[in-house]
Amino acid sequence: QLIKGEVTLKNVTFGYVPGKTVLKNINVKAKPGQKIAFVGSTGAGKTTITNLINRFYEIEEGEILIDGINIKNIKKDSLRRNIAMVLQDTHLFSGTVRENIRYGRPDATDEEVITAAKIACAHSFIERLPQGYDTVLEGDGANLSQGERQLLNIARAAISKAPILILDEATSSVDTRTEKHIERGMDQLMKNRTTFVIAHRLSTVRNADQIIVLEHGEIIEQGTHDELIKMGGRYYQLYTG
Ligand code: DUT
Ligand code: MG
Repeated sequence: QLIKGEVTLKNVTFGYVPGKTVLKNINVKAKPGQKIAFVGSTGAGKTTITNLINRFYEIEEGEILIDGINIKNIKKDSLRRNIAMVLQDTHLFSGTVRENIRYGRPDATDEEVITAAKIACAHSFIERLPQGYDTVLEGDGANLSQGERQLLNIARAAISKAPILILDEATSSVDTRTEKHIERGMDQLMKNRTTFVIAHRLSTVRNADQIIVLEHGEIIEQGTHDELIKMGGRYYQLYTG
């Protein structure tokens, strides 16, 4: 079992197909509990980095370490248990709302399920469903809105004890009011977890311990919000629009 959640990327270079490099020489060191934000234009490689941390793809050059262990030497089911993620396209299965939330934590009590749903601002809409937490979701949550599906994925991350969290446009389908409402829950979710966050709205990444600016697969700037603003480079441009 991994417990600290230190994540290191060392000289990572990657392409999905031979001859087309998508990430070039990426170096990142996330200390346990830190919040790391990736920003940059569409196609810059943000999601690709998280795909590699998840080991959805194998890297050929460089290495990724979790608590000092090369992820190639970590069993996939152990990785799955230790990395929680909320992505833009949601993953739900046909089963009840309750089963979907406690996926990965089958031991979770009903109370824990409700607490997680409250953190995710999902409790009130779940209660309005015909059978509440026992409502059966059709394939991939077809009877829910896209935003509601994201809230269930957030609840699932909240109930998980994974020390590493990946948020890739985690609230992109949620309306502005709910997004405002869920901010406290997201802070609670990230607390004590090493978090990699990708968000188009830069206000949500402002308080990150490190902001990493990617362009065409390369890190062009790296620092805190204040440092990057002072630098007056690409982040400053993105931030001031
Ligand atoms: N790419 C592929 N195959 C894939 C996924 C992506 O070739 O399965 C390419 C497309 C793009 C580059 O990799 O040129 C980086 O894509 P990524 O999804 O990492 O970009 P992003 O920074 O996450 O962009 P967005 O803000 O649009 O999500
Ligand atoms: Mg992406």
